[in-house]
Amino acid sequence: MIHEPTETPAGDDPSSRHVMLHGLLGESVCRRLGIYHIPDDLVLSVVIPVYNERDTIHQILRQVRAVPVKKQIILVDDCSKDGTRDVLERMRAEETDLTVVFHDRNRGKGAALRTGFRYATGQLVIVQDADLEYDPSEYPKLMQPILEGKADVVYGSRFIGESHRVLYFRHSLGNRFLTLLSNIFTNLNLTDMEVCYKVFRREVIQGIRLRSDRFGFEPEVTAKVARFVVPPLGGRPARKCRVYELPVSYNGRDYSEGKKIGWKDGLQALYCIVRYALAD
Ligand SMILES: Nc1nc2c(ncn2[C@@H]2O[C@H](COP(=O)(O)OP(=O)(O)OP(=O)(O)O)[C@@H](O)[C@H]2O)c(=O)[nH]1
Ligand SMILES: [Mg+2]
Repeated sequence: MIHEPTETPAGDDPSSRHVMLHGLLGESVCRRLGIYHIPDDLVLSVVIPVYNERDTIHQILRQVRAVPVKKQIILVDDCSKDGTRDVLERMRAEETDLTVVFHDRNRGKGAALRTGFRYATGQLVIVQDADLEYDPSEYPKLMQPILEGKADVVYGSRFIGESHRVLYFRHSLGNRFLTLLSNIFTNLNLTDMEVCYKVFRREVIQGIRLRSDRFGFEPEVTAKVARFVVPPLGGRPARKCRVYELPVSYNGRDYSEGKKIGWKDGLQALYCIVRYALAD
């Protein structure tokens, strides 16, 4: 399917698997199943904001590394206080495939992402939370509309069909309400504005000026993606940013497992939806 020779056991080359499956199933079935060729020179920058994620950091990294795509992995520690910082300091010294950056005070997810995006050099950039709520094996599916030339940005959605842990009804209602309000202002028909999984062509995310330090990132980036004009390239004229949405699974955690988001973050999101609809 996809290939990254250095990460693939001998005799199990995804690119030959891809050719074999194409031979068996044909082009259109493969496309629908998300089996497609990823160019050799494609690099996906995975930006991971990290705050007090000692219990999950090793496993999420294992899952990210297991995705058979060439990756630049950028971890931004947002001044964790639970020992995560020491873990990441060791990783920075020992694990050369990682870019690890430290904030010297806690600034929030949005600020951590801004830092991470500055380091991104891949053609595509994805946001990956450091808990285990989202599944990195879904990256190839999420990259597909961009690699097929149909999209500049792809949002996951927890509300349109993949499996999800059954959890807080009121939170999902809150999410749907925030998405509705955001859509009213942006005129995008998203179903899950607050989702973590957002993939951007790098020029898009590095061409947007972001300000929100905390969870205002999600409504802010959505408002700015909706307005973003992709500059002309070769003979192609400037055009509005094309956004796609695909189902993603969601293994939500509860408060006893470390869930941190609360009603104040909901209010902050409300404010940001209106604020970034009206001004930059
Ligand atoms: N809560 C929080 N997360 C941060 C901060 N800085 C970076 N992050 C990271 O941002 C990502 C998202 O944070 P989460 O607290 O998981 O937010 P969420 O997924 O919307 O909400 P829950 O997991 O339900 O609490 C995680 O990888 C965090 O480690 C911060 O200041 N506060
Ligand atoms: Mg989370």
